[in-house]
Amino acid sequence: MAKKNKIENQKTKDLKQFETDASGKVMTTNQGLKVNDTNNSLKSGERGSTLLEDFLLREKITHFDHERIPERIVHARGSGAHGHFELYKSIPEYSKAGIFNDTERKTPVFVRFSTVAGSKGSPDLARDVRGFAVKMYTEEGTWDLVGNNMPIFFIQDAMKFPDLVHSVKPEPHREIPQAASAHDTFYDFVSHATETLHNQIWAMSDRAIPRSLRMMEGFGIHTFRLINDKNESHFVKFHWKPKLGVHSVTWDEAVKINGADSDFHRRDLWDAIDSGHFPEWELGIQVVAQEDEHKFEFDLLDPTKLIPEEMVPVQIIGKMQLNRNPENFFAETEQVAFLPGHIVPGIDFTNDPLLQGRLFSYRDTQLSRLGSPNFHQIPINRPIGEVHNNQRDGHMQMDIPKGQTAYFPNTLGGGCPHLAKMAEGAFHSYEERIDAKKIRTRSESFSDHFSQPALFYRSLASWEKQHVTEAYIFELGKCTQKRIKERMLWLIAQIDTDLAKNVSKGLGLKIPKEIDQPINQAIGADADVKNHQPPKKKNYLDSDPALSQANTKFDSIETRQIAVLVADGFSMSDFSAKKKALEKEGAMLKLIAPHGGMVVSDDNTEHEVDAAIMTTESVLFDAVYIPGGKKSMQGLMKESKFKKFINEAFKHCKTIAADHEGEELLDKTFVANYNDDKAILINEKPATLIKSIAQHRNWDRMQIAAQVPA
Ligand code: HDD
Repeated sequence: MAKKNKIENQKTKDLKQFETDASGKVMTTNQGLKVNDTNNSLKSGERGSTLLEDFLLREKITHFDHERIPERIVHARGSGAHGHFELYKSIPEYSKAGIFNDTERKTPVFVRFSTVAGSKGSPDLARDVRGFAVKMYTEEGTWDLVGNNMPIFFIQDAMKFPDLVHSVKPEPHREIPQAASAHDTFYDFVSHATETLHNQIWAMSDRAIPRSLRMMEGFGIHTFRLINDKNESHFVKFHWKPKLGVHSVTWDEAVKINGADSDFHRRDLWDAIDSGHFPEWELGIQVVAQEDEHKFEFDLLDPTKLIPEEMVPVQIIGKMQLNRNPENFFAETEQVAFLPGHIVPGIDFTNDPLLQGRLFSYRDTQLSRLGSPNFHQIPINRPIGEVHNNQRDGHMQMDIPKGQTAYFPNTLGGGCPHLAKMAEGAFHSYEERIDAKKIRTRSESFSDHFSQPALFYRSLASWEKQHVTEAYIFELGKCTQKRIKERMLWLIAQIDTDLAKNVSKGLGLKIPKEIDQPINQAIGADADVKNHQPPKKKNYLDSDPALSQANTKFDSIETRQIAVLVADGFSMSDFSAKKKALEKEGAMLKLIAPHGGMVVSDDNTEHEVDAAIMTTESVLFDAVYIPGGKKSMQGLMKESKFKKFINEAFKHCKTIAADHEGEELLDKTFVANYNDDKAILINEKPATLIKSIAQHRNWDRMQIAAQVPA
């Protein structure tokens, strides 16, 4: 089959000039010298000492010695892909940006998804926020929208970012725990910085353990500005809405997936693109008129607040598709540098103090991570348009700027590069009127830290609330300090009393009437804590349906992984009917057998086994199907892991289907005790199976499933 993942765009064509391909080529040194031995160093005599003269050895080893660069200080673990963005409808009334006006364009993009806290090699299913960074190579310059999969952030001012990160990263004395927020230092910080509570409760929800990077939303988080050609400003929040809906795994699965396949998300993204199932997100905008800036109960500049979609609807304006895997992980995914400061005419910043600090941090970090102010010349980071200015030299200068002048103004270089006129599309910062005193403080309008966590919790379905409760019990249960847990319980009680009661039961602790140190004096010297932690709660909206995954899309089984449990003698007629229908909808069927190699169906045809039962786990699949066949059942029953496989699928509320004798295997598992379950399908039509898998999970089963000791 022709590789569908080789879709080209202007940027991938640009990258081609830097690609090298060794197929059919002779090995050389970095100087182009042909090499005939790369296994033996040059010695004085066969057993003799190695000679300093050996330039081949020195070149090879020196390069190896220096082939690592510092990992990202946060978001170190990530996966990327190429694709494009296209606009459905122009929005000239809001923005003059080319990508928001030209519906004919396909703007190349490179997207990198990431976890936040873990190191580069940490497992994908950590309970964590996911980074969602989009680099748009627009004709007017590169625009980076460096967001997350949650619409708000932990802190309100960039000044606190190092403290936040130091608290969640492994504790400094013993570098434990890796890629986990469940430890004392994080909750010590969170419980003393109540602005974190909103993002914190999102991180306790299913959003922090996505089923796939392709099944999560993305958010620009900050309020940005859109600027039209009359230089008028509108406030805007950016949303990415996945075509496949927002779906998650359970915590029990996450823990097990991390062991079974710690690259689960990376592999899933790669495989989907490789097989031509290109993930897509629609771009939505929430627009607020300049004059409405102060009409909300919260401050638009506060990045710990979202604008409920019930209050300002999301307008869908375009679509992004990821359709090409990188050629080389290091060159592209590792070296890509996202900077929130990369904007284009038609988009501008607001005074959000978190955004303002980010504008400094990202450029700065690339200097130590990529090692040179010329990091923009690395192929993945080059814009698609031409670059001309008087910045010169520096480590690893790749360009050869011609001419006598490197300053402005000049006459010797004909005045070039000359300044752009506004009519030519020059960038011009929005002329915001500012009349203020210089002051190191936080606005009183940022003070409400409890209303939105409460709105989020109220908006969840009961199964989502249960997951949040269990997440808090797990996370706080891992803390060793009673006073930190109690402080958290008190704070959770300010969000929702029932939630706090349920968490307190799990922790075996009482919710304190007052916390050990009154919150306003907890850290006496810190004016910030003093002034900005009032436990007041407003209720300006009962619930916002967009916040719950119960209201996402359930209309597709594309790329869903279906485990088909078979041994020799399985029923071909059962199997082929289901296979045809499921594959037509884009599902991926995998044959799991007692052994590797081939398995023979009851019509004597051979089928390649995708995984021997010993090499795979139930948690890697979305649903289980067992075709009939007497002999096949005998084969499956001999290997007890098949029963474990089914019990786990049952525990994780997945669809389980069986035809004819397949039911006999189910009878040997916990499934046998529960006839009345809408996602246990015996001898059902393929259409019923498809509908059930599209529901993602049968959460009605949750209470029963919790009793399964799998
Ligand atoms: Fe950040 C990386 C997202 C606040 C400082 N951040 C980074 C990445 C994402 C985000 C997705 C990975 C980009 C990639 O894939 O290369 N960060 C966010 C969001 C924030 C946020 C959505 C709040 C709304 N970040 C934030 C603050 C600071 C930083 C307030 C510093 C003051 N972030 C960084 C960084 C990183 C980074 C240290 C590490 C690697 C990099 O920048 O390139 O500069």
